Amino acid sequence: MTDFPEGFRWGVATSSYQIEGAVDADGRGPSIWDAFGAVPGAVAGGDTGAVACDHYHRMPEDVALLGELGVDAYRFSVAWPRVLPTGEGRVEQRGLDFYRRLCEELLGRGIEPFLTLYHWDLPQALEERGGWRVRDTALRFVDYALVVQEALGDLVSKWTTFNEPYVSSIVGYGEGRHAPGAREGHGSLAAAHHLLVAHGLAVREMRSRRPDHQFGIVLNQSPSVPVTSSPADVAAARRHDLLLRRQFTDPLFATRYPEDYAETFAGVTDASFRLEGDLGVISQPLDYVGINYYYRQHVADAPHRDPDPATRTSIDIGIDTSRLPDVPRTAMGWPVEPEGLTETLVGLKERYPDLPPVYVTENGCVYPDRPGFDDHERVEFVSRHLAAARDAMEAGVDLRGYFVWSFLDNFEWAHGYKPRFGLVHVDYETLVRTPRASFHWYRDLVAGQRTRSGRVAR
Ligand code: PNW
Repeated sequence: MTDFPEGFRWGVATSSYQIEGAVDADGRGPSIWDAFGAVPGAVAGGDTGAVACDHYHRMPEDVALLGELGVDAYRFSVAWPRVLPTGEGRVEQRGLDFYRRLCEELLGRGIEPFLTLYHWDLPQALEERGGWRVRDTALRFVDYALVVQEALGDLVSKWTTFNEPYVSSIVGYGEGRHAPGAREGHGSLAAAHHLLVAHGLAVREMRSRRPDHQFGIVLNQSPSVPVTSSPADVAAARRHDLLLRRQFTDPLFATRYPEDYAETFAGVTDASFRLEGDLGVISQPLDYVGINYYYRQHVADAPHRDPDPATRTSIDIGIDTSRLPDVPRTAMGWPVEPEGLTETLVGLKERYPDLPPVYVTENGCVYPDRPGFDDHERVEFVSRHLAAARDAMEAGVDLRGYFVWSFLDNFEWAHGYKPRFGLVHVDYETLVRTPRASFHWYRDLVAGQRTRSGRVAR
C-alpha cells in the first residue's frame, strides 16, 4: 500500500439504529424505522432493530475493540429519539448520557468522535406531523442539533448534520423501500429540499455558538454512467445524476438549483417548497464533505412506469439502472469498480472548485462468510478502493481520511441482518463479536501508516 500523508485519518463507521438495539431503554421514543419494521414485508425476514448488536449495552466492549483496531477516528450517529423522544420538547438526559460515555471512552483511547446527527431514525411523532415533507421538521432538527452540541460540545468537534439526504428523501418518500415507506413525487422532492434547509440552518446556528467546531454533511455519490453512448442513454444518465447528486450538490456547493430540475420533474412538482433565501441558508461554508461510495450507477433510457406525472414518484424519471456491466460483484450484487471512487472525487472537485476538504466516510462490501472468517475479498476490496482514493489525491483532491463501512455487522435496513458489512462478525444469537481477517489486516495497515506519520511528525 502506498503511503498516505501525515495526519490522514483512519476510521470505521456505524449508525445508531443499525447497531444499538435497546429501542425501549432509558426513555427512547419510537423512530420511523421502528414503525417501518412493524409493516409486514417491509424488511427482509421481518427483521427489526430491536436488539441489533445490542451496542447500547455493550458499548465499552465495542470501544475496546476499536482500541485494538487502532483507528484514530470513529464515525457514529446519535439517535434523535433517544435525546428527544417525541422529536421536540422534553430532553431525555439518559440518552445524552449514553453518548457522553461513548465519547469519553473513545477519547480515552485516542479515538476522535466523528458525530452524525441524523442517520435516518426520525422520531415517529414528527413523521406523524408530515416528517421531512414539511418545513417544520427542519426547525425541529435545529433545536435537536443545538441540544446535542450543548451537551457534547466539550468532547466533540466534528459534526455531520445528515447522512445521505438522498436516501432519507428519495428512497424513504419516493421509492418507499426505506422508512417511512412512502411513494410520492412532490413529497419526496420536498423532503430532499427540507433536509438541505435543515442542514444549512443547523450549521449556521451551531457555528455561531462554537466557531471552533467543524461542520459537514455526508452524501452518497457515484458516477452515473450511460450504458451506451446513444443520446437517449446519455440524457437518462444526466437525469439520474440530477436525482442522485446534483439536486443536493448544486445547492450546497454552488448556491444554485440545477437548470434541468424543472424539466426532469415537470408535472411531478412545482418546487413550491422552495422559499426565498433558502439557497443562501443551504450553501453555508463547510469544513468538510463526507462521501459514501459503493459502486457506479449504470443508466439506460426507459419509459416512465406511470404515464401521468401527477401521480408519478420522483424515481420514475425514465431510467433503468438494472443493466450492470460484466464485472465481478459483491454479495449485495453491486459491481466492484474502484475507479468509480476516483471518478467521483475528481469529478466533484472539477464541478465545484470551492469544494471543502473531503473524507470518504463509508466504503465497504459484503461477501459470504467462510470458516475462520477469512474474508480476503474484503481486504482486496478495501485496498483497491484505498488505491483509488490515493489516485484522486494525486489528481488534486484534498482527501483527509477514510472510514470503512462497517466496524460491526449490523442491521442493513430493508435487507435485515443477512448482509454482513463488518470487519467484526456479530453472532446475532449470542451477540459475541469476532474480528474477521480484514480486521487484523486493517489494524496492521493503520498501525503502519500511523507509525510512519508519527515518525515524520517527530
Ligand atoms: C449506506 N439504498 O447507504 C448507509 O449510509 C449505511 O447505513 C448502509 O448500511 C450502507 O450504505 C451499506 O448499504 C445506502 O438505496 C445507500 O438501499 C443506499 C441504499 C442503502 C444504503
